[in-house]
Amino acid sequence: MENKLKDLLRLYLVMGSTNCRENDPLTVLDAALKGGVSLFQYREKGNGSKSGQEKIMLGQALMNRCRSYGVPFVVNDDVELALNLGADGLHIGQEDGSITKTREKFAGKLLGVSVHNVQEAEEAVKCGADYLGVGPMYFTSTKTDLHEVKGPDVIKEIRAAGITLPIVGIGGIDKERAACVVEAGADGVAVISAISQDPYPTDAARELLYAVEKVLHVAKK
Ligand code: TZP
Ligand code: MG
Repeated sequence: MENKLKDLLRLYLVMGSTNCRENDPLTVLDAALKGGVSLFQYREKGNGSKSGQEKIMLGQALMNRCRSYGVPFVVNDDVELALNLGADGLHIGQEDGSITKTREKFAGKLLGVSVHNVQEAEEAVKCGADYLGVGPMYFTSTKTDLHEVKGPDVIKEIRAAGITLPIVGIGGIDKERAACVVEAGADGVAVISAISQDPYPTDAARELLYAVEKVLHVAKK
């Protein structure tokens, strides 16, 4: 299971309607899936984000698109939405309540937790997280309430502490920086803008995946 999950984390697209400029999120997702996105997180946040029925409808449509590519669909924060949609999992941060209680609600499903240091990583492992999102790797303006940027070294520290759980790095990652994140011990990269803001999301995804797989020695030409 852990190995399969490590593969799914190679290229993790995180996205909501506010990340897609003038483009329709479904079109962006479809293009990104064609380029090799291996896991998707619906993160509907920020100014002008959808709520209520609109959020549900977009979530449903994005989930259906993921299903047609056999790519798991994870919801950010919103426990109700994830349960109502029948999503494949949930991703929570440090401010999103008890990890243990959330774990119970998502038995048998994916649970990802955002962590920023070894202590938070150890706690998330203890509480039953399936994978860790570690960041921000680099400065990014995509997230407004950004934690201190520590770079890929924090992943090295987490691995040095003996944590073997699947890890994805997040924050300011592009195709040039992806290699450093994986070399530090991540199983893959999570990106928002490097795909959703690129005019060619298929190519952007393909190039990111290639950069990750090159370090993992599994790259296909
Ligand atoms: N968590 C830490 S940084 C970040 C999140 C959700 C934003 C990542 O966005 P981008 O555009 O890939 O830097
Ligand atoms: Mg959160």
